[in-house]
Amino acid sequence: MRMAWKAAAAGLIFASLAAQAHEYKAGDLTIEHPWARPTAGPNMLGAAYMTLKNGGKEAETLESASSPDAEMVMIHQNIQGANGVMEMRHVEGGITVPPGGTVALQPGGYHIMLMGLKHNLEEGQRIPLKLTFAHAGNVDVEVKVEKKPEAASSMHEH
Ligand SMILES: [Cu+2]
Repeated sequence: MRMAWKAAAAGLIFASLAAQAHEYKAGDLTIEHPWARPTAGPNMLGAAYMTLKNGGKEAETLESASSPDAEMVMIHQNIQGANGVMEMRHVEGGITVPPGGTVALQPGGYHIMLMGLKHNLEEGQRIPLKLTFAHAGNVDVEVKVEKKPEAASSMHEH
C-alpha cells in the first residue's frame, strides 16, 4: 500500500511539472516546446518539432541531434519534389537561425527525424534529446509526446 501511494504521489509531481512552460535557454538561444506525435506500429520512426529563437547578434546553427531512445537522429526537411510528392531530405549543414530570428520546426517542414526508436512514443512520455549547436554547444531537452493539432504549431508565431 505504501509503495502504491508513493507511486501515485510521484505521478502527481510529474503531472504538475508537465503543465509548466516547456522551454530551454542556452545563452541567447531559446528552444520552445520540443514535441513529437505519438507513434504506433513496427516502423519505429518519429519526428520531433520545436521553435528555435536566436536573441543574439550572431547566427546560430543546429548542427545535429541525438537521443538514447533512437538509434539514429537526423535533421530533415520536407520538400515538394518535382513530381509534386512530398519528400524528406537530410538537411546538410544543419538549420541556421539568423540573429534575432526564429525558425520553427513543424509538421510539413523542418523536423528532427528519430530513426530506430527503441520504443513507440506514447502520449505523455518525455524523450531525452541532445541538440548540438555551433555556438551554444550541447543542449539537453525533453521532447513531449502529444497529439497536437496542425494549427497549434503556428500559435507561437508573432
Ligand atoms: Cu524525416
